[in-house]
Amino acid sequence: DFTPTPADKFTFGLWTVGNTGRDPFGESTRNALTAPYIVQKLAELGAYGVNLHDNDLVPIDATPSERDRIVTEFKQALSDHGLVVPMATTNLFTDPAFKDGAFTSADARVRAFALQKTMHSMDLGAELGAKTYVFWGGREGTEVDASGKLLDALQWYREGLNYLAEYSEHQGYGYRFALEPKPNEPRGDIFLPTVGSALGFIHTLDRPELFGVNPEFAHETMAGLNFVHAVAQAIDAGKLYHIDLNDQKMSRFDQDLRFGAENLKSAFFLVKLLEDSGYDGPRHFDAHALRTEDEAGVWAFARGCMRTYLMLREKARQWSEDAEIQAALAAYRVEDEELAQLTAFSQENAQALKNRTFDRQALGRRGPGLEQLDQLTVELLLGLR
Ligand code: GLT
Ligand code: MN
Ligand code: MN
Ligand code: MN
Repeated sequence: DFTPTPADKFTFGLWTVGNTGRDPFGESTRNALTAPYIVQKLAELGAYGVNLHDNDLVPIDATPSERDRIVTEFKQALSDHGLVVPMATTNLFTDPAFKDGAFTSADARVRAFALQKTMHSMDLGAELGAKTYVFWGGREGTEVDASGKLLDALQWYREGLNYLAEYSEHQGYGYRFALEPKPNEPRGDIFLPTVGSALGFIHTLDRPELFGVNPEFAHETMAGLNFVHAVAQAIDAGKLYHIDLNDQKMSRFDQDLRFGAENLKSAFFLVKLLEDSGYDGPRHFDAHALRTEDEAGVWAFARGCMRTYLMLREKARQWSEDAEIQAALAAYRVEDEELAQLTAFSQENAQALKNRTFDRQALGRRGPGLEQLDQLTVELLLGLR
């Protein structure tokens, strides 16, 4: 069956199953769940871990003793139920102080406060055992570029991330940092809007080896991009440090739908890519139950995310063992030993390649068989093979 176990490394954020259904037009439709209760329920469902923002657990105005009591209770629940906290992050978007950005605010006091808040949150994450630290720059952006700060904002962003990487190393936390891109929402335009932008920016940091990406299905899809391609590029760069799984219709507000709820075929190729690549990090669901749902619907949502992943993993296994699919795949690729030599660069090979004759018309006539390969995939996904 498709019942998850901790070995599958499924994680949820406290903010995901804890989502109460509030949206810009309406109030909560569900009661808040306490963190220890979420830990217990996720463990019962077979999850591996739970991730959090500082303020998902500790309210922003908690006193030090309140903080300690909350953290102690949470750690007790984690050890009672055998859940881990692989990833932590900072809420730099809810408080009005961050309304025009945190690390990229034009107000130096806000930037310093963002550093202070993040260091405290990194301390909390380290105390809970987190090894991955996510930066989702929800408020890092603009609505109006009359702000005139585009180049400064990138420099401030860089200085903030460099500072926090130094802090982590100094404290011996050993964090790997994962930048999470998103094109818009809540800002009109968010800085570093796509996986490609984040990968480019990382190479301008002082310690690029400490930074990777946390791509989210919904976010690349909102940008009209192919999420599976984005993840492949992150893997190729050695930068897939974490991943946010969910689903999304293109050109909509951020929906954070149950994994596989909308783009089942893309979800299949994503699972196949992750499994084939040897990615061994957490499979984190950054999604929430529909606003229509009660608490039972929340757990149906969480179970559904994990079951769909496992079913697609099984389909990926079938795909790689299906003789007809493998034959079509083998026929799709054409290798040529003589050309393999000529395309290894040397002066002579280059000269020989320039002199070589190609049957251009024949190359253009060849049908690679992708229609059949894709149809076989669809039939496999529909359970009819
Ligand atoms: C927020 C956002 C997510 C990010 C989280 C990390 S919080 O819910 O929409 O995509 O991953 O800060
Ligand atoms: Mn999202
Ligand atoms: Mn989100
Ligand atoms: Mn996310």
